[in-house]
Amino acid sequence: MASILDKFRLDDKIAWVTGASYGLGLAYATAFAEAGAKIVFNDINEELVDRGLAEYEKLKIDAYGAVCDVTKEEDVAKFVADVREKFGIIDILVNNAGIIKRIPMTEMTLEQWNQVIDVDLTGPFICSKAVLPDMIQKGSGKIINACSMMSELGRETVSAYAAAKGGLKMLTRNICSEYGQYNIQCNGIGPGYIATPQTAPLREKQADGSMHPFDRFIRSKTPAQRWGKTEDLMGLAVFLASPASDFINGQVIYIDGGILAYIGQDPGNLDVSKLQAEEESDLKICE
Ligand code: NAP
Ligand code: GCO
Repeated sequence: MASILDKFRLDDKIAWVTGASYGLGLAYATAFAEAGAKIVFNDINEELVDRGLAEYEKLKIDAYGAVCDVTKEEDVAKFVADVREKFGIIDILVNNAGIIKRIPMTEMTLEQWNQVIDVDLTGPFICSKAVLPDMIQKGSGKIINACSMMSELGRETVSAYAAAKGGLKMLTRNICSEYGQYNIQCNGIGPGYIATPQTAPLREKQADGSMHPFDRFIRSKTPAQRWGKTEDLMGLAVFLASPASDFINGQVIYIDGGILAYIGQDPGNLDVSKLQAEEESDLKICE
């Protein structure tokens, strides 16, 4: 009898992770490669693609990378056509590329709003639309969307990002609804607060060496009392990309250390010195 672990294998699959030169995208792609997938990725410019290729080479992953702006249909069409010609059709798409602008809504320009919506919501629409026809023809496919705590919660200064991530949750459900009949599963990963360059400004030490107020705040809202590490998300990514999740569709699975389940505690009650000592080195790995 085959092992249940075979259900988590991605052998002979082509996995496309958008914006995967570093951060969570690199972690997802690394996990997929370990499970047997061929990795293809894009990023916004040559410098980032080269940075990503160097990272994958260090990890002994034979990845294909190219410049492709997920907000540009012509870029995406070319990327998918080039991958199809070189390796075959894309089996797994992770809509990971994303940006955030932390600006009070009353001060945010329409251009800034549109930039965030274009990358974080329209980009996943464009990329999903580009891979679905091949998935339909093949009779299988996996689309995984990078959702967020902001798919469920708001906070000051992230109006465009929250609107985009909330919309991405519903796009996830709609792709499930429209294409589930073709054995295509579309689910979301909802990370909590993870230590990557995107959240680095929220963790920077103060001038006097003390913890960033937001760092203390988010630890008081997280039962685990720590930031997530990119490696924390790798298992869920492989699960959602693999046959093990073939009957899960339209779900956003939150991997947040318990944030969404917890009202939080007084930040003043945290043993900051203990927390800082425990994680100084850990978080360095994720930058
Ligand atoms: P990140 O560090 O900002 O990386 C995002 C990647 O996407 C970067 O390489 C970025 O390039 C690229 N990108 C931006 N715009 C693009 C475009 N138009 N076309 C192609 N690539 C583009 O983000 P992350 O922290 O790894 O997070 C990855 C995803 O997870 C994002 O969607 C984010 O919203 C989401 N997420 C993150 C967290 C967290 O705590 N870190 C939590 C929940 C959800 P540049 O370097 O030029 O921007
Ligand atoms: C912020 C953070 C968050 C995280 C993530 C949480 O400014 O609040 O950047 O948005 O990136 O999305 O799940």
